Amino acid sequence: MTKNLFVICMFLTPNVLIQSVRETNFSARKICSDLCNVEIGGRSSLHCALKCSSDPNCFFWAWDSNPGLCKLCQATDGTGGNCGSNGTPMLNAYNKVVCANGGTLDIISRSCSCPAGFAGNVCQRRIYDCSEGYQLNLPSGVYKIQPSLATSPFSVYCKNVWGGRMFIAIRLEPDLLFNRTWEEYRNGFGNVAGDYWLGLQNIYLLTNSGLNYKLYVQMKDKADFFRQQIYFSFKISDETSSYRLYFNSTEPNAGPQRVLGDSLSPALGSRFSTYDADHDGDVTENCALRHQSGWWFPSPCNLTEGNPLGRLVRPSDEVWSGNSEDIFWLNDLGNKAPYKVEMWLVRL
Ligand SMILES: [Ca+2]
Repeated sequence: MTKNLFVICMFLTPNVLIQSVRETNFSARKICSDLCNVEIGGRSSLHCALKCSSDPNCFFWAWDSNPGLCKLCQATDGTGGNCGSNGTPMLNAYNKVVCANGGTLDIISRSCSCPAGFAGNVCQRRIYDCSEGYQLNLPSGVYKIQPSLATSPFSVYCKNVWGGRMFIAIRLEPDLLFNRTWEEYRNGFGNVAGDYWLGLQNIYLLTNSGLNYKLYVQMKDKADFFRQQIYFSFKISDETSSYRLYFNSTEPNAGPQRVLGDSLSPALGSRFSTYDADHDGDVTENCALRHQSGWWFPSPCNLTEGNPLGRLVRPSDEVWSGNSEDIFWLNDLGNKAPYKVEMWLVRL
């Protein structure tokens, strides 16, 4: 077995190697193929494996130590000299292609079928984002994703409709409080299976990994009627510049009755602030303290047009009291108080 592990190792990049050694089964399998080149006088199983490695037409190899036969096989077509009289596979062969993380090899297509949430030609990595999960036809749910800039995966809720929605904020119930510290906003809080904030560091990793995203801001009224606004090429800077807000343009989603309106543009280029980390440009006031939330606040605080992470108060008459601590979105909800707020990213 030790030798087999070593043989497999020769073909794999370091990442694949680590996953494979831990999680895949390297045992030989019986195949049935006449598409094998036989080399007489081979030196060892390792030598045979290396031959297969360097031959793009070789996908399985078999080694017979006595009398020293190395078979380099192209496919397992189910016919030919390595089948028994009733078609039984006879040749004890090793796969060149190794699927990591529990992926299974389709010996006809020579490709790996990956478990949900894994991707790559040998299942060697997590999905980059929910849009990739959508492309792979995964069902909605909590997934561990790993954008290319991230050194480890993190969990997110993916709703796999309309290109794959990757939620950065979900507020369906008033229970989860959003007036949190800088550390909590940086790392994320709540429950990814329910209401939560994904975390600024994760949003930074997602929006700086070479993929282009649009941000959706959705608000629902008491009757669950939704309105949406889209921000194109949304991204934020890293923590050294307090996760500054950037986007290229904005427009409402769907028909005129669904228009939420733009209440974020005054904050374009602003740093993120929390009550314990005042990064807004207003030297006379702490905007996050005034609004009891974390957000990208413009300067001065009076220019703030939206406070989507403020208190979710849900007045029965749906009228916003004008309290600066509550959720509001002036354009175009006016003095209406939203009952639910969700924000998600979709690849452009
Ligand atoms: Ca301030």
